[in-house]
Amino acid sequence: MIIKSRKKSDCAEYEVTDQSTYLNRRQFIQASTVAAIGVASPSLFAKEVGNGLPVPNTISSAFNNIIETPYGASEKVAPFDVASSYNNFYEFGYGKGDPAEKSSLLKTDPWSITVEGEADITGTFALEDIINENQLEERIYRLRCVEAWSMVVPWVGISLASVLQKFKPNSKAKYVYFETLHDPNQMPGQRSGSIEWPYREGLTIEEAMNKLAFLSVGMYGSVLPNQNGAPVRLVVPWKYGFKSIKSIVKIRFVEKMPKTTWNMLAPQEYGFYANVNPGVDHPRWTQKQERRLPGGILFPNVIETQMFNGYAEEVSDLYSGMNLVKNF
Ligand SMILES: Nc1nc2c(c(=O)[nH]1)N[C@H]1C(S)=C(S)[C@@H](COP(=O)(O)O)O[C@H]1N2
Ligand SMILES: [Mo]
Repeated sequence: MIIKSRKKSDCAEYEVTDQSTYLNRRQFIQASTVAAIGVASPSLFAKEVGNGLPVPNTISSAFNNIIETPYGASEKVAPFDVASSYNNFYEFGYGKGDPAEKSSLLKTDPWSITVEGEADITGTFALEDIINENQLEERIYRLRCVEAWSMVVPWVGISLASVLQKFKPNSKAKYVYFETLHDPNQMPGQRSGSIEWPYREGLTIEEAMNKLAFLSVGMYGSVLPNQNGAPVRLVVPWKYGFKSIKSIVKIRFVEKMPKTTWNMLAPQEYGFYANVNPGVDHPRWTQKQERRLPGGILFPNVIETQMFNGYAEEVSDLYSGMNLVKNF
């Protein structure tokens, strides 16, 4: 839907310039040249509508004693229905409603994570052996998507640093690389070749060890809904949402900057760092404002975007002396 002659503050452009525009273009080309082979078939999964309730997981018993934290105590949290129905999770389709509709068959228990690379301890571990269930915290964080919408979510999880330190990364571990599950049987969006699956992300080791970096296993006091990245996803609140990789099955400590999904797809639009920065516009839209959800056409709820999504005090030291226009 394109409505002409709206005020700039109405953010009409956000409805037509999202991350998937690039992919839609590519997919159109593919679909028309290879007669739709490899394009996801939504009808297969359309009947499997999730009930919106979190799927049980072996660590779910730990949700009875979540440690409260001061993070985001003064924030207005988005309703659960919004946070669990307006999602980006391309493994289940490009539409905001696709993840909630098509992820109910994802099997999240048992779940294991393979840890590789530059660390003393490596191997494949059950999720419950990696996440200490007695240390689950609640942290209310702002999530700012690169598409210029945002919401406030109460995550449940554990600091990423506390998990990574257990594997004793060595001095060559300059970056940490993460991978999402790759299983087209469970993830219908992976039957399309537009993205080189699995979804990949990465952080510098210093970013990964920053106290704000969070490994989430839940939200709103319960286990993560599949559409939000069950059973375990990253939450990096000072970076654009695409860095917060979902349904993680691999962690690799590496020496060189890893290749990451959106940077591979469109390097001129999505950088490796992807720090929230109102001073550096996306080539197709401004990053100066954001649409804070929930909101609608009549009340778009547009607010100013803050440097590092408002977390400058905690993270700006990570980037001292770095040119953030070049390293966007
Ligand atoms: N594996 C995977 N992780 C992903 C994505 C994705 O498509 N696949 N989308 C990212 C984007 S663009 C955003 S904005 C957030 C959205 O998280 P939410 O749906 O829990 O709000 O997930 C991120 N993590
Ligand atoms: Mo995003």
